[in-house]
Amino acid sequence: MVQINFALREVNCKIVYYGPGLSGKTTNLEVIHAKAPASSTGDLTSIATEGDRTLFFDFLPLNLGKVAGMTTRFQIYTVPGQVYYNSTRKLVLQGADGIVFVADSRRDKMEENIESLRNLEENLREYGMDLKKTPFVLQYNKRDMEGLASIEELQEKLNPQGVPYFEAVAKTGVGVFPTLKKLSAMVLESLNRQSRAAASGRERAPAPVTVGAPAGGGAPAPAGGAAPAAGGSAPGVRASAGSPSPGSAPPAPSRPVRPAPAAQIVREEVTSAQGIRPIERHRAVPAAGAGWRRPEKRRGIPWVWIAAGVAAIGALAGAYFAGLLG
Ligand SMILES: Nc1nc2c(ncn2[C@@H]2O[C@H](COP(=O)(O)OP(=O)(O)OP(=O)(O)O)[C@@H](O)[C@H]2O)c(=O)[nH]1
Ligand SMILES: [Mg+2]
Repeated sequence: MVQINFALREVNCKIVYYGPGLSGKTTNLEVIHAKAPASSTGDLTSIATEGDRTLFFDFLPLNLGKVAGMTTRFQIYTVPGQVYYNSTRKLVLQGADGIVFVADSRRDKMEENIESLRNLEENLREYGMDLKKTPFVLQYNKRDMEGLASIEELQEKLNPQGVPYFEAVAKTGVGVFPTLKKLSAMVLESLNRQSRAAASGRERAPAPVTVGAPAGGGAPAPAGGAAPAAGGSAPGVRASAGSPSPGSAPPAPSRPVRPAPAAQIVREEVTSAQGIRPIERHRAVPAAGAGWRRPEKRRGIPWVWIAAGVAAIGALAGAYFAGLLG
């Protein structure tokens, strides 16, 4: 899951290279590490290898720089392709924001490719994820070798959902950056969509839970105490000591004013060094009809700015990879 940490001003995206053993996943990361500017990548860390075989995972951090004040990072992982390391594969896959499936293009590797793809879908399912809803691209690697399956054959067997695919010779670097560039764009686009959805969800968010006000909260409460007793309408929520009792409401003013609800539970999110967490706040309000004023504007970063920031990050990522590709 993309992590946006406003306290630390960071956006972190996780990308996983998946595929059968020896298809070229580690080689992809080696090429990215070798060709990306040294200032943008950290060390390529391979946790436990045996010859060419990854036994746990490879990890490469890629820093896209600062956009709109947010440091944007990709954390790129490979899984071990060998069938018997499935629990490790599953662990590495957890929280992936985007997946590259590196297939071996040789015809006699087709079954291994299909089996690995099935395994990917199954592992995702166990996390409640769906490949069709996850940014996903295919890389048909080892196009320099003998006994190749045709692209049509590979497409038919491995890509019925028609996601973007790339032919590659990872060993010489061919196709490595186009693959990563496309997936990155898809991940950032997905992040953009999510932030837009979250923003519009907030705009349409239901009114705060109201205690002691008539159903449909915005309707003015008749002066003189038609509102039900405070604390009576929401189980588990107590009205604050200062909430007005029906009998104490002031006489109706000559000009209609919008009455404030008797008491409100306000749901908010707070950002701290530990991240974003929801809280509920009990807001004390004045007696119905008295001293109503327009609610204060919410503090914090407006969602439109966040959406704009994310769009800017997408643009930067495009420019960054375009630069790498010359
Ligand atoms: N001829 C050729 N060899 C390749 C290509 N890509 C990778 N290789 C070679 O294939 C072998 C396996 O590559 P890796 O990148 O280690 O494969 P992997 O997918 O990480 O394998 P596991 O870690 O076992 O899952 C290495 O010897 C690579 O040099 C390619 O495009 N063409
Ligand atoms: Mg490997």
